[in-house]
Amino acid sequence: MAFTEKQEALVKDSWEILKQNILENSLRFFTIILEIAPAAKAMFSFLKDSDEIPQNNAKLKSHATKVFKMTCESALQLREKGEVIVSDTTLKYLGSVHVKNGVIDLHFEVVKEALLRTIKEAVGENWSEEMGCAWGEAYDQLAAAIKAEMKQEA
Ligand code: HEM
Ligand code: ISQ
Repeated sequence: MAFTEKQEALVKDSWEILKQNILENSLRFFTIILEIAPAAKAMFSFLKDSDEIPQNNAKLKSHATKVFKMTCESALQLREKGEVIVSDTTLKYLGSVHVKNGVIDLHFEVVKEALLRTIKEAVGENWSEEMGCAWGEAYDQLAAAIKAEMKQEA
């Protein structure tokens, strides 16, 4: 199904809201990931040695921000080109980072759920099912590209 201008706008507009409070939303994103999959904690270098999620960790914030931004970028590409294209170098790098850290396909569902819940909480009354579907589709296509690269790597 074609990705519409409306869907792209839903993603963009909610990202504008989300980024106003990016530190808090990054922490929330991460907290939900660990609520769903506590074992994921061991995979992240910035968590390994702490009992709690560090409240002001630059890496956590920048990585989480990248996940949101890359998903937004995917929404734009889906609308413009009908597919998600990640630059070769970025894809190779992300493929290897995720393989190296022991990420498996199933984890992508966890991150998706956490991403959608973070956005839902962040936008409050502006949330709609349609908004969730738009983010979900952009995420799925991005995840498919990373997963395919991970299979090449493995
Ligand atoms: C690292 C994006 C899915 C676990 C990263 C980084 C980015 C990223 C940008 C930082 C790389 C760097 O600069 O060093 C994404 C995107 C995803 C995705 C866009 C989905 C579309 C996942 C999933 C997991 C995961 C499903 C598993 C729970 C990790 C881990 C690291 C990482 C363990 C290394 C963090 C560290 O210790 O530095 N990811 N990721 N990612 N990601 Fe993901
Ligand atoms: C890396 N990959 C996927 C999700 C993430 C969430 C928070 C911080 C880093 C991440």
